[in-house]
Amino acid sequence: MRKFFDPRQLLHAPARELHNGGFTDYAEKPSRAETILAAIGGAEAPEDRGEAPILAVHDPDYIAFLKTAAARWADAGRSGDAMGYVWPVVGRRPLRLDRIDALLGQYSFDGGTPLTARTWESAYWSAQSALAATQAVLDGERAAFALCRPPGHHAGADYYGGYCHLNVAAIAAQAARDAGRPRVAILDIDYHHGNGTQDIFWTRGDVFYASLHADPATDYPFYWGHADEVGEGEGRGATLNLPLPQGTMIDAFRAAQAQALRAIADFGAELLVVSFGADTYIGDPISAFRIETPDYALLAADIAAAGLPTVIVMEGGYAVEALGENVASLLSGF
Ligand code: SP5
Ligand code: ZN
Repeated sequence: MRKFFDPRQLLHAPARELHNGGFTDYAEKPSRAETILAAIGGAEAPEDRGEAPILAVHDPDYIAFLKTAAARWADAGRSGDAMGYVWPVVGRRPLRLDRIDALLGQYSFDGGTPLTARTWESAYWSAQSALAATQAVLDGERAAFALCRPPGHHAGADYYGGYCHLNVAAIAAQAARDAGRPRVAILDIDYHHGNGTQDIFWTRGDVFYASLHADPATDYPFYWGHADEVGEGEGRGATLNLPLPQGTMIDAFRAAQAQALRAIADFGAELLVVSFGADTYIGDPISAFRIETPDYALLAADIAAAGLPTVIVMEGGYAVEALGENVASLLSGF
């Protein structure tokens, strides 16, 4: 299988994140990508396909903000990583905001995702890796893997959060649409609900979004991922949420994935993007499912049996000591 990664994806390295009322080490750290690379035997560098495929998903004002946020933070006299601490509760208003603190709140939905001077560069190359894997599949590969880091599924068209800045799964799906594939599906098997991906395609009938995740009643991102969220307008019925209880093991997870794959087949998808998070692993430090390393090969075999050209993009997974083996297990199942 072809695999893609650019070393510039390592540059984003925030020091800390806000969690449970205090600061902890940033869980989405560069060593995640290094351990995956070592376990899968390296990866190809992606070509640079420019900003157009990113702007096909994200708003230009948001992209301009991401590029300049760290500099504006420094200009305001601050040191360290840029972090929001004020959010517009009533909704994002059409104000012309200049203050960096207001911009951070306007363009984010959580306080656990600091921006650094290198964030844009890493996020850009994470998206390029997703685009390279997509192109490989469009060119005829049965499946390809993008070692995306930073991850993407919490990022919306104009906001970041959940360690995500650019929605790499959405960028891949949109690139496939723009290359002429009329119906694309995204299967999200990260532990967390992909609220950004859901939001981006919420009113669209051409991209199906199916997600297995921890119940938002108990887990981040809390506000999204309930079973009654099904899309709206032309997108009604093109979103499928399958929340699962903490403690879920492989049999129940695999059954839920089979349900999602049946829905994707009924939708008539011609290309599949898999948002793969290994934070479903039993040893994950921030999650509570009980998937074990060999189980990922079973999940992958079920996905492969669907027979769709498949782009796999990396999302979460924070048990760094097991992360490489978990990804290698998944890829072996294809
Ligand atoms: C892509 C993805 O899996 N994002 C998950 C974001 C979850 N953020 C909220 C949970 C934060 C837990 N932080 C623990 C830090 C330990 N050092
Ligand atoms: Zn996750």
